[in-house]
Amino acid sequence: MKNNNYYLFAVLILMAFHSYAQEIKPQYNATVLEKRNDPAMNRWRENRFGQFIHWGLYAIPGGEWKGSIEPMAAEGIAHKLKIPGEEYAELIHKFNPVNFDPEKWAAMDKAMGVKYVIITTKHHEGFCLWPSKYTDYDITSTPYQKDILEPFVQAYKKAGIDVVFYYSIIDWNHKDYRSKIISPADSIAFGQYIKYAKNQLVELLKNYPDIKTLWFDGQWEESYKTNPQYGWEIEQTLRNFKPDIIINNRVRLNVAGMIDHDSNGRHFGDYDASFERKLIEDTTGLMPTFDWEACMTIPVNTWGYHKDWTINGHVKSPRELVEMLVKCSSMGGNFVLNFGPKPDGTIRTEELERAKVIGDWMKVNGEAIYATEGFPYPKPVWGYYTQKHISANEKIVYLHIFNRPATGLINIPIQKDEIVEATLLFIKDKIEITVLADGTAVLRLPAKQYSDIADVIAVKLKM
Ligand code: H79
Repeated sequence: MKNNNYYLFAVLILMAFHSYAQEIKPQYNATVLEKRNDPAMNRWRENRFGQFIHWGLYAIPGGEWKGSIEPMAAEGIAHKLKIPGEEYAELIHKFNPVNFDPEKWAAMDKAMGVKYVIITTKHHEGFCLWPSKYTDYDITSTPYQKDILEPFVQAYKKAGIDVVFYYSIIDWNHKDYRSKIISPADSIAFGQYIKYAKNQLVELLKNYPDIKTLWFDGQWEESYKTNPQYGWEIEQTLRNFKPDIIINNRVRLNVAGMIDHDSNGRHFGDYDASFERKLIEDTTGLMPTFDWEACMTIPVNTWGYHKDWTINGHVKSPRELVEMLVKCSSMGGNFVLNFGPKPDGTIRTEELERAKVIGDWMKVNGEAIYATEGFPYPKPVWGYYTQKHISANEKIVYLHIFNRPATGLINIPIQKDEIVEATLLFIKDKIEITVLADGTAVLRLPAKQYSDIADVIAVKLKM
């Protein structure tokens, strides 16, 4: 017996050192080597506009803990204010969203014009919105008790909106999670945590088969950075389980711990989701060759519900948000707007107001967003272009006019001969077109501006 124990001990130590000192191999490179063109990915791309929902225990303090205000990132309050784990975990006994009505959320989102929604199944705090068989730190331990995800998925499915699951690699509650690995014991523990994460992810895909996309986060901590095999393993497991799954790039790191691409310069995952609270840089006419998505907060920086989100500075107007959406479309990317529901399950008024204004604009102009491509020209001063191919030799170029020129005239880099007609989407009126000496078209805008945000003109071309 004693000998057996010694043996077991020696094996454990060897295993620990094996993974602790594990050689990092270039095989942990990107697994998807070309831009995907299958139905699932095409649908993701055509969706163009998404809604992010950050919801968890952090909604309860809403940026305030025992009189201290955390001005930024209400969802990170545990970490920022160094709240002891056991104290923070008590929040689980207060999570009781009696007014949670996913049908209402889905109706709001449908009216806003989003085609997909990303919900935080588990944020860095570790709390799980679904009944997980791998932890008690989940919805079943709250006074509410009922699964949040199932009715959420069903309500959005009914509304025709795709559901994406967000899952953070970081876990401030799990006993085996490590942000750094400084001993063989840490290495063993972190390996155990990765098993837990893998189990949960497979559990999510199994229990909610409608989920087509996973949105990872929190891959930047030292422990994960120095073990790129873990991200590779997680990705393989999920792709084996569901071959057409779409996975963002934030599950992976390259051998040097870099986030964006592997050691051959290839993007990880199926799309680049590293544009957080920022848009892709204006490439003055060069389209990105990869799929990408930007996610954005309405205030400066809080994703979870914050009681006073004006505290961290400027709160974006509906016009600014629509402009960001249009800018992303014009550069061939998706735009995701974040809401942080209140602890009782209702949506704050400022978010509802923005949903309404954005939705009214989308109702008229959505065709200039959905299923469009970017337009490979430098950004014009008056706004943005998007375009859509409608047949082998016909396309529509959309002009999103955010800054109407005083002259009311817009010269576009398109030959007048190629234009079939130009229509103002708001009133479906035809636009007068003249021509310059070089053959390019000049459009005369109507005397009046119809939208407070941007009027859009659809220019139909036959090539
Ligand atoms: O869930 C929201 C935030 O709580 C979470 N991500 C969004 C979607 C987040 N947690 N911590 N942070 C954001 C701050 C860390 C930001 C950075 Fe990075 C990580 C800077 C560089 C690595 C992510 C990847 C943002 C830019 C690149």
